[in-house]
Amino acid sequence: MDKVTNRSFAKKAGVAGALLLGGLGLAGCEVAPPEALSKVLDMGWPDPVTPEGAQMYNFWVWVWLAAWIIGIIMWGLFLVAVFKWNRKAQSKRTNDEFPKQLQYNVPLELVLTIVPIVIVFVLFFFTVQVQTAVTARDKDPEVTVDVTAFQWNWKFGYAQIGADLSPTGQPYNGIDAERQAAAEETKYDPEGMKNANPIHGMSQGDMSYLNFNRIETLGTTDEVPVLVLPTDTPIEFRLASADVSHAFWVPEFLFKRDAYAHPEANQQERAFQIERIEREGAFVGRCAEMCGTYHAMMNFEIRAVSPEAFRDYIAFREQNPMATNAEALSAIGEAPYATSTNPFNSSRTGTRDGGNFQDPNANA
Ligand SMILES: [Cu+2]
Repeated sequence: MDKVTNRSFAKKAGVAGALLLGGLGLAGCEVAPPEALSKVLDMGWPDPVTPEGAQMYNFWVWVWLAAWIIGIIMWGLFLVAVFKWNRKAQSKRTNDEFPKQLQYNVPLELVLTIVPIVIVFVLFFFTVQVQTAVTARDKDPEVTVDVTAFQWNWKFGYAQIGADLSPTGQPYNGIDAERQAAAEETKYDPEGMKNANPIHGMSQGDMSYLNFNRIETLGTTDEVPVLVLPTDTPIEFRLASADVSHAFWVPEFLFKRDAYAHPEANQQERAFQIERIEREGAFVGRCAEMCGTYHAMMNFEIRAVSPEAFRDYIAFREQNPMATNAEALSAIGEAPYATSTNPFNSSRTGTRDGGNFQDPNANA
């Protein structure tokens, strides 16, 4: 190849590469990989039920595809080197020649430097793109839910509901003013208290950062809390912990976030949003931060129902403040208890002191 054609080829390749990258960049991870490919490459990730989840899922599969392609090329090169240029293969050659020596080949070394840099840039670009979309708080939520994690369960409360989904047709403000005011009282130690907390005079029992709502769903040892949410609705979750660090995780959202005590003081963004839940159903939720003895039992369920059923559910709970969540679920024709997970047996009888105990003196 003479120099002129060489240069025009490089130019064409450059333009084609730029177009390809530009196209990918514009489309981003909205583009789903072919389904058959996803099933092989998703490494068991659940099917996402939110647009944010879909973006992460697509990115995950595309990255695996790129990794496999690069991996296969690299393994191919290794194997060629191992089998073609080993000592035994060399001894069979009649001439005593070394393989072609490629060091100090400047164009080749430039390519081998630039290609990995381009790969890193492309991965970085899409990582930032997906991460920005997933954590963006620009989704104009219709429903805002307060999530309070504690050892070892969850409390969910409805903080705000837009006019479209509110039973009154007016924007619904779910704050429980009385309990919120009581929580505010815990902020500072009483004047003249002995051994007061030295940090800015704040009380160690400060609960003012927690949110309290009129309609709440509280999990217990015997009942997995079921958080009812509407499909096709932007939702904001506001997380906090009443004690140690926990993490809110819904596998089908493909998203986890830590729930901290005092999130603001800990420089943590407690809120995240989803554009919508795309289908009705029961989706298990878990605590994803090792938080103590019963961490593994800290499950909850998200029950996604139609926006109409959600409005009926909120209306029922508003009108029947003494009714249980199970009764409200029954009232809208839903299964009253969690269907995606069960309460665990938290009894230690028979699991530690009973069945597992072997008396060393029994056969003496
Ligand atoms: Cu936990």
